[in-house]
Amino acid sequence: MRTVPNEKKYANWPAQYGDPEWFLHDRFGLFIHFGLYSPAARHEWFMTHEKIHPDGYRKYFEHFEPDLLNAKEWARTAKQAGMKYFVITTKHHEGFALWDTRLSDYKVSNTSIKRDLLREIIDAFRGEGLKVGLYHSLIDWYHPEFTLDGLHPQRNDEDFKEENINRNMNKYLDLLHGQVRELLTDYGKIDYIWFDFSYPHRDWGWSKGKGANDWQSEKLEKMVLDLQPDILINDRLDLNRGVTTPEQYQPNEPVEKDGLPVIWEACQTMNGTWGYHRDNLDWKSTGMLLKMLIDTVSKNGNLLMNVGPNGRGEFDSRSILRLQGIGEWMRLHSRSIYGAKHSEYKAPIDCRYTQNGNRLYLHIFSWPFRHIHLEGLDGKVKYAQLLNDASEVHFREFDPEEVITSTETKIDIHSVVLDLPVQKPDVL
Ligand code: JFZ
Repeated sequence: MRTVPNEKKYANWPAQYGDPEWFLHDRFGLFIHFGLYSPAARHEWFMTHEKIHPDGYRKYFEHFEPDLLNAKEWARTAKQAGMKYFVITTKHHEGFALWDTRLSDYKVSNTSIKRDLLREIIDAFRGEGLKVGLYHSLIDWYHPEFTLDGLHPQRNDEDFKEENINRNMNKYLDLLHGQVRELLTDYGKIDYIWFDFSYPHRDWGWSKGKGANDWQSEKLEKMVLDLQPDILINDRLDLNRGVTTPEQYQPNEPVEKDGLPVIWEACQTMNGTWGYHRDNLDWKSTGMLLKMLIDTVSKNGNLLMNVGPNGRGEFDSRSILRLQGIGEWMRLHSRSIYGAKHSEYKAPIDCRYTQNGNRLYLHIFSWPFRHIHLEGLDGKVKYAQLLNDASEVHFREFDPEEVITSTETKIDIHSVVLDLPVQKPDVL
């Protein structure tokens, strides 16, 4: 564990966790969901949705064959999109290990591919300079000692009660803690660990959801910090600390608690599911995904954007198209993302501000008719330009005396007026 504690700057950041400054600077990461659910191609939860028994699920293990998986290609794609870190599923709820674990046979090196894919992926992303994050599921629907609950692929309620009598969570905990130990010992420096997830407040009548006591979260957290003192941890261990991870929704303003900022990271899908889903056509546009990124940074958050590679181990064309579009935008605009954060100035309607030191970035989500008023900036703007081509934008201070709606009432708007080019730059 670290000897010099971090000073308390963030409400959800305990002194013994790693220094989060790189994370807050980098802002943008790639989430990768890849496992046996990828070839099934219909949602990473299909085991539960379709009530599939672990025995029935084994066919996906037997037919797992990601023959086109090229980790270097994945890493290049992420880097070109402007992502600075990534988080990969080492084990999702299905229980399958994407690395060559010594503690279970249910692992990638026992499939037809016979390789330690996790090692290839970590090496490749590190090689491109991205920070390494590992997603690890606390929940396990495959392990025979994991007590069944309401999220588990269901038999029926009566079977649950009977079966749980013979299940011993402590045996599962040996695997959980043991596998996390392997991951944090055998793969060099790990920058971020993303546990998933706790649900202690859910009550299904016949069974309680699981939380910190079930996972022995305190002990797990201590081991994580002993093995990787600089690591960042998310908040799903049910310990009320670590990176807050709102899922598929955006908070309305910067998140704060007890007068201190909260470190948070939005995780978002491109099409509503995390694992590859062939028939889901609910794709967000590239513009929408970029707006999410900007919106998140304008509220002091990070964005972890997901890709679900397909069963052959490739990012599908729809994901690649979006990542390329994001990359084109990032090439010209990443100055407004890296190291940027919330601005105290109030952005005009349909706009967002991000700020880095004395540079204020105005992101215009819908292009106005030529002029835009920026409140509270009079006397403060030295120079204005478009970011994509550094072309000067004219501005003038707005004189409140100009606006007199009646003889008595003055509208007291102190602002700057930007005169924008007629043509919107064709980058978003
Ligand atoms: C979890 C997983 O179940 C899902 O498959 C995916 O990996 C995602 C990133 O994380 O989903 C959750 C977890 C927690 C909540 C919602 C979905 N939650 O607390 O609201």
